[in-house]
Amino acid sequence: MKTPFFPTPLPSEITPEETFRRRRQLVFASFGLCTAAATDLTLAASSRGEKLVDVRPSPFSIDEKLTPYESVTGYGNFYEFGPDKDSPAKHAHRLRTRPWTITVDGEVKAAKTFAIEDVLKWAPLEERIYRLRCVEGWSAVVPWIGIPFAELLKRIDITGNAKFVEFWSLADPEQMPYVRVPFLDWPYVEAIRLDEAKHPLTLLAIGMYGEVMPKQNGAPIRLVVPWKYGFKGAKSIVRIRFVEKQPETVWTKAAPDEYGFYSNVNPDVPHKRWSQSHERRLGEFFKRKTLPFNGYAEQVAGLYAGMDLRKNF
Ligand SMILES: Nc1nc2c(c(=O)[nH]1)N[C@H]1C(S)=C(S)[C@@H](COP(=O)(O)O)O[C@H]1N2
Ligand SMILES: [Mo]
Repeated sequence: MKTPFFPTPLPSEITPEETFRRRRQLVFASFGLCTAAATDLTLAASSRGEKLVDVRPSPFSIDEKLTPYESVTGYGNFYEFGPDKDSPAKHAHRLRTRPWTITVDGEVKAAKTFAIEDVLKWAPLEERIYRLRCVEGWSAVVPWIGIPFAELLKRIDITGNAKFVEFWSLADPEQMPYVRVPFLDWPYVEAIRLDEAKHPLTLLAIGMYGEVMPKQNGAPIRLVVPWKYGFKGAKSIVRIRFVEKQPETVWTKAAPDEYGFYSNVNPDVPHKRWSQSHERRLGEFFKRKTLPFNGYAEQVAGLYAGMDLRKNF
């Protein structure tokens, strides 16, 4: 599906968080009637979630300054809740995360449906401090808490045909108002290769900053593949499907010339409409250089040996 309207980052969208907040306050201040909305948002952003216990540190964590919690929860993309960077923080409270199940099907010997409570018991939970690089040019350092994807494979028998894995986000118009607006071909489905999914860095994240996952960041469970652009990390997953052929994804359907299937972070391959050479950490002013594979080249470059990464962007 080709779309006349879909989200593109304006340069103004990648200003530091502080500027963004101040600007928003000014906007609210100039419309007295909106003060209540501004207060709601502040409350939503400042009420913290339930603490997660028995979380162990991981050798995969990077040693970089964490992006403030307020930035990671207050600025982001979750288009099911609206097109703006603060739409998720404003509207994701409508998401109901219990009861919640995840169906695993496709190229499996027997499909299974897991209750989220059971998935949480697949622990050991690990804290993984990873870089997150949005394709739009902003980035963050986030202390995710999650379960390696490989833990799922211990609990399901896949067939010999399974080569790719799809991650389906919930698409319920009652909870997610923008699912009624067809600027993306809902549900939000992203996919990676099976060997990428099995890579030890690939995480099913159920929390961040020591707490259960905030709704705007993809509660109760979302994917994190740190060497790929952020959009590969589908939020609020309800279905995981193993498939034989490389599938279409929500973004390859929206704009195949702009979003490739692989979408590995690559400073040398510009997006069709902007450079990918630099990024701005949320909350910081100066840009920094984007690293190949988002800094994870040593661990993951081998997955792509012999592939032309300009063609397979
Ligand atoms: N279901 C769903 N998942 C999604 C998105 C979305 O709009 N819907 N946005 C993606 C994009 S573009 C990015 S950059 C990351 C942002 O994750 P964060 O909000 O936790 O930083 O979520 C990704 N996962
Ligand atoms: Mo993104």
